[in-house]
Amino acid sequence: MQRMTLTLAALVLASASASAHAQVTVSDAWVRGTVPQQKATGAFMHIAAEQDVRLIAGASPVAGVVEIHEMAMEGNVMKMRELKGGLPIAKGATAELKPGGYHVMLMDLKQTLKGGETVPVTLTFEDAVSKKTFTRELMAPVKALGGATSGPHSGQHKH
Ligand SMILES: [Cu+2]
Repeated sequence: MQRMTLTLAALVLASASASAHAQVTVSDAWVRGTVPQQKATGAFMHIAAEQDVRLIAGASPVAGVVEIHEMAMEGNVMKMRELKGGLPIAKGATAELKPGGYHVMLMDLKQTLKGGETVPVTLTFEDAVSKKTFTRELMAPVKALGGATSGPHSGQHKH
């Protein structure tokens, strides 16, 4: 009976660690502030992966649509586009989501995002090996940088 209990405990531990999915660490998350009427902005962060994963989707209560985007040259023009297959992050690597590069696009915004606010974002990852998905919740502070329709004072408008 004692032996049976130990085996069960081991099984429970094994399944707990398999479902815990502590394979990614998200840090330095922030969202670019918006101006009234602006319908989209980007969320940026560092994602460190302990095994091969793929960032495949996102969600946020402030956005109707969330996509994973990349910036890419199309001819001489820098354009952003959705990464249809998600963003692969290799084991041991850290993906940098930053302005001008990969980003989580918050679209169909339901409100203006002001500096000092915090935006909840849920990221969905897929384990590249098991194909299982798991999510990470984060609270990303809003940095007011003048938004996309930046006026002449944006850049130097510091508090
Ligand atoms: Cu974008």
